Parts: sequence; C-alpha cells; structure tokens
Amino acid sequence: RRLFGSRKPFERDFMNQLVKLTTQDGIAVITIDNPPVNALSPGVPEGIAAAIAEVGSNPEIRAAVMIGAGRTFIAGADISELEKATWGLPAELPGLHELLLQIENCPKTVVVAIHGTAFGGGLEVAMAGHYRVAVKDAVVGQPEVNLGIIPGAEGTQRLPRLAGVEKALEMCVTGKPVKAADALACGILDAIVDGDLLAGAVSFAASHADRPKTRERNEKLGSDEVNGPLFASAFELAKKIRRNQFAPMQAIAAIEAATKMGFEAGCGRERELFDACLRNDQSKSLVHAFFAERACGKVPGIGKDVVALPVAQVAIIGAGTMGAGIAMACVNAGLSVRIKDTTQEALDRGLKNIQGNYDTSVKRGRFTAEQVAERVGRITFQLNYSGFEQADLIIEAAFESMALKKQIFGELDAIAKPGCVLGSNTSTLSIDEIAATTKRPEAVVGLHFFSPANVMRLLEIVRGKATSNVVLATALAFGKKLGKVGVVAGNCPGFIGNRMMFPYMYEAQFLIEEGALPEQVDAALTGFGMAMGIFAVDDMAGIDVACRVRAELGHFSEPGARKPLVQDRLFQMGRYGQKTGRGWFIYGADRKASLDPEVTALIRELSAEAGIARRTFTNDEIVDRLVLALVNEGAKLLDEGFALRASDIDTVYLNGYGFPGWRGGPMMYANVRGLADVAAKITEFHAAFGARWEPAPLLLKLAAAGKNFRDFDAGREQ
Ligand code: 3H9
Repeated sequence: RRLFGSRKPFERDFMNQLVKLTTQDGIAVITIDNPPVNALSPGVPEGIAAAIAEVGSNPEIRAAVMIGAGRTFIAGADISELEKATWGLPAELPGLHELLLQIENCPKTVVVAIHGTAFGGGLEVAMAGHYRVAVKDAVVGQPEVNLGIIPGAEGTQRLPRLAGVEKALEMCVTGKPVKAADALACGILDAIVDGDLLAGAVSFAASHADRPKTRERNEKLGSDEVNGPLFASAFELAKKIRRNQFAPMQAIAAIEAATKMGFEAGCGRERELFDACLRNDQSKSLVHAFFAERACGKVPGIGKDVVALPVAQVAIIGAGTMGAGIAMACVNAGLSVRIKDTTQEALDRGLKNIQGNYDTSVKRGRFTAEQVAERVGRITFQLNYSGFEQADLIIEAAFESMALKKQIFGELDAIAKPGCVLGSNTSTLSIDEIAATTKRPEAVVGLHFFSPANVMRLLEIVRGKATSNVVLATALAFGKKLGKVGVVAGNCPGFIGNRMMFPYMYEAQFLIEEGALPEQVDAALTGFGMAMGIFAVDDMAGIDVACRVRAELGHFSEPGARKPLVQDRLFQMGRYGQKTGRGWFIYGADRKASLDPEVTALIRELSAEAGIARRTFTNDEIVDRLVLALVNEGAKLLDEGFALRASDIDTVYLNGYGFPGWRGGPMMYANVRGLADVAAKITEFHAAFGARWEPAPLLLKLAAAGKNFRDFDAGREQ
C-alpha cells in the first residue's frame, strides 16, 4: 500500500477514447466506452490491449478493474462487422486470441466488473480476466446461436472450464442469458457487488492484488463417461428448440473439443467451427433478423421531436380470445385495464380464459398465485362504458365485421377524452374506413395483435391516411412497453402479414386440388422450417373465420378468377377446424391432428368435378408455390409503399407467422436464394397459372439489375 498508494493518479486514453485508463490508489480502472453497448468494434480490442500492456508494465499499478461505460459491459462483437463477414465481405472481426492471452497472462490481477450485459465476445473477454464481479441485476450469456454462429473467442473453451460442461452446453445451445446469482453459483462470477460497482470492484481488486489467479484449468471438464450423456442430451435439446439449425450443433462440437483436446488445440477447433458457421447461410439470415427487428422501430417522420402520449389507462372492447390476450399483455406490462363486452357470459368466459392461462403459468412456475391475483385484480370487467372516458388508449377487439367496428368507433368517439388513442385490432379491414366514422380520424390507428396476444411478439401497427405522427409514436411506444416488436404497415386489405397470407393460403388450396394432400403440404412447410403447416394454421384460426374474411374482402369476385373449392365445402359442412374438432384434420381431446379419409375423398371428388387432373408433387415444388407466393406479394407491398422495408416484412413473418428465423424471413429467403432465380420461377408460374402469379415489377427490376431486397432497403436499388 505504501509503495503504490502514495503515487499521483494519472489518466490515459487509447484508440480515440474508446478505452480509458485511470488509477486510484495503485488500482487501474480500464473503461470501455463505445456506445451504445460497448461492442468490440474496431479499435476497442486494440485499446484494451494497450491498457493491459500499461497495467503489466507500469510499476505504479498493482491490479486493474475492467468496466464498461454507460449502460452495460461489452455486449459482444460488433454485429455489423459480423454481418459483413456472413456475406463474405471484408470485415474487421476481432481476432481476440492474443488479447485474451495477454489479459490472462497479465502479471497484475485483472478484475472484470460487469453491469448490464456481458454477452458473446463480452463474456469471452471477461472470462480471460482473473476474477469477475457483477451487480445483482447483471446478466451474462453466449447468445451467438441466435445469430447463427458459436462463441468465436474461446467461449466454448473457457466457459466449460469455469462453469462446467453441462452449464456451458446449456448456455451455448439455448443462447439464453444467465442472471448474476446463477452465474455466481456456477462459477462464472466470483462475487456480487452491492452498491456502487466500480467502488466494489476496486476494493475487490485491492484485496486480490497480490493473488492473481491462473486460468481455471481442467478440473471442471469431467470424464468421457460423465460427459457422454450430457452431449447426447444437448443434441436432443438443440434438435427440439433449434430445429434444423446448424450453429447449436457446432457449439456442442466445440465444447466437446474442450473436453478432449488441450486448450490451444480446442481454440483451433472452435475457430474452424466458427468459420463454418460464418459460411453457412443461416448466420447471414439470423444476423439479418437481428438488425431487421431493430430497424422497424425507425419510422420516417417519427423522430425524437415526436413525443408519444403517456398511456397508463387502457380500455378494451371485446372479452373474446383477442381482447383477453391483449388485456393480459397490458397487465403483464404493469398497466390497468378495463374490458367491456355486451353480455355477462362473454365477460365470464373472458375471465375464465385469462385465469386459465395464468393458472398454466403458475403450474410452470412462471408466476406465483399472488402475482396472478394482483394482475387479474388490475382488470375490470364491465358491461358499459363507465371509466372509458378516462382511458388514454382504447383498443377495439370485436368480431371482424366492418359494420360492427363502425358502430363501436362511433360510440367511442362520443365518450373518449380528447387525446385518447383509438386502436382497432382488425386483422384485415380498412383503418381509414373505420376512422372515417369518427370526428378524430387522426387518433385512430390499427393495433393488430397476434393470437395468443399475451405471448406472440408481433404487433402490426397500421398507419391510416389520417393517423397523426404523435398517435403513431404512441402506438410504437405502447408496443415497446408491452415487449412487442411493433412493425408499421400501411392501410391495405390484410396489411402486411395477412395480405401476404391470402395468396399463400389460396395457393395451398390449389395445390391440393391439383394432387397434393393437406398433410403433404403441411409436412413440406414444416420441413422447410415453418412452425406450422398452412392447413393446421387454418384449422387453428378457424375455417369459418377465413371464409368470412374472404367474403368481407370480396376475394375471387373478378370474373374468371380461380376459386378454391374445398375450404367452402368444409365451411358448409360445419367443419370449422379445432373449435369443432374437425376441419382439414380431425382433433381429439388432446388437440392432436389426425388424418380424415373423408377429407381426402372430398378433395379427390372436387378435383374430379372441376376436371382438374391430379398429379404428384415433390416437397420442393410445394414450397416453391407457397413461399414464392409470399415473396411476390411482399414485393408488391414494398412497391406500393404499404411496407417500409423488406426487412419489416421479414420481421412480421418471423414474429407473427412462424417463419424460421434461420431463413431470415421470406424476403431474405429470396435474397439468399438469389432474386434472378426467384424471378425466373415466378415468371414460369405466371405463364402456367395466369394473372395471380403476375411477377411484382419491383422483383423483376431488382433481379434484372443484379440487386436484392437488401439493396432496396438500403436505397441502392438503382
Ligand atoms: C459475438 O460476440 C461473437 C464472438 O463470440 C466472437 C467474436 C470473434 N454489435 O437491442 P437494442 C445495437 S456475437 C453492434 O435496441 P436493448 C443495436 O443494433 C455478438 N450493434 O437495445 C441498436 O442499434 P440502433 C453477441 C449492437 O437495450 C443498439 O445497439 N452479442 C450490438 O434492448 C441498441 O440495441 C449479442 O448477440 C452489437 N453486439 O438491448 C448481443 N448489440 O439503436 C446482441 C446491440 O442503431 N445485443 N447493438 O438500432 C443484444 O442482445 C441487445 O442489443 C442488448 C441491449 C441486450 C445488448
């Protein structure tokens, strides 16, 4: 203490202030300052290396604390550099091997102080330090699989050494963050700091200054006998929660290498597996999905100057499945809600539905009974509009009928306070037409939730022609508060998601008339990676609903249009899907679908009646007919300006329609496949099937110019 404590403090900065070094009583504080999340962008690793070199060589320094400035520790490698690498472009991805060895071999103790998130490369840097301390709400994780890669800076080698093989497998396969307490229990952290992190870390460093710890060696790596079952169950887990994904399998292989090879050889193996992930299209698509989700919050005209209105009181019309789900989403976000319906039975059913959902959460240990009681207590069920005049936001979630919605909005206009935002949960109908029934069309916005609304992340926010910027900003902020991904869509029938769903659904029906069967179509789609097949979706959403919406929107009313034959017949037979136990498939009490020979016979009969020759289809043909129908309609939406970006369309499909993340969404699927190929196929379908396959002009234009939808989003389409 005498030796070091008396020296004058000094300050240094490295790499243009990305990394700073100050001293306090002989303890160096290395601060990484690269907003917003201290990613390891070019310059940051170099700055850390220079700071560590200073720590090592400066006799006045006896230990160091490494900490992040702002809201977090290092949140990982810079994903924009990673994105370049996935496209094979020159990228400055940090080669961290030397840096991590330098930290690990530093002769002075290095304590890493964590707040916010130490993710990916951030945790990998932290694990090279001699000790890690964190505040209690910090989280650590190896979320690389979410981006289609594996930890590439020795996380797969250091993590099993620190936390054990089982924990490392779990973290690298699920990608889920681990809370500080859990990280402490498994050995990733050495201490939790109460109060000020920096002060706590400095005092920890001072008391551990003369005891630099060597890297955890092999004690936790286990034996082949113990590890065998762990790897086997990690494979099972990966297959279950990350179906068809490449990276989780590579992560398991890398951790296996840690247990079988020495540290250096294991790092080499990790590098090979990491590079294989970068070369796989899945990383391209998942990185795209990461940025796509963040881009959709950026809406032209909605800058920082447009301030969202505060939303504390929400009122909902309709206690059906949607209304009840929206109410749960609201109370889960801490809001108070009123729900109005027209009959006591409807309200009772709504409450039962909500209670039942929460009971399941209690059984799964997500909530306690008290938490549920408190949440349900924030919902007021009522048969009148009492209290609606105080609401900041009213969401109509009634039956999908224009006449009904117009009536409701007329009533709301009379009672809502000035400044109240009026949202409609319509999934297909015109927001402008609904808004026109009020004297305040600027206050009306579409808030299209997806079922179950308390679970599904997507919120389609429909901007009518009169919707004001403030109302749109309020809708975006409200979505964020609910933990949803809000995507702004223009007002066209079906908006983004359902407008694309129509041609997809109808094409599936034409396919079964031409020779495929619902089970084959669904198997082809789930094989492609969709969460569910389209016929299973139709049965879940209700064949009656699909038929009603189709009639409401006047589909197939133009002369000569080919109309799907089977769905109508099922509707007439009262086969509405899951709710009636029969639809395209038959459902038992467990809601499991099984085949119904009656439906197969009906399909064959209707094909014959219409004179359509049946033939066999390969799964690839099926996928082409369906997924390219999505792509073509998506390109039309973009061209017509109803979607702002191709990446917004992808975000809609990834979060609301079960499109596989590792394919990046329908538009990204087309980018990866190549627009020339996609345009050629669609042109071929146009020749074979006529007008419904008319290629979107934007698609043809981009394909002819050798561009893709990413170029369109970046304004590089010319
Ligand atoms: C990795 O580390 C590989 C290594 O193993 C190997 C290396 C060789 N890079 O999400 P937010 C941006 S892979 C670049 O809205 P939040 C984000 O785009 C990486 N940018 O905030 C957004 O920008 P904008 C492993 C990043 O508070 C802004 O920061 N790490 C990065 O809701 C705010 O983000 C991960 O996968 C990044 N790493 O959540 C972590 N991270 O404002 C990924 C964020 O212009 N990140 N941005 O739209 C996250 O999970 C969340 O962003 C985080 C903050 C929890 C950190």
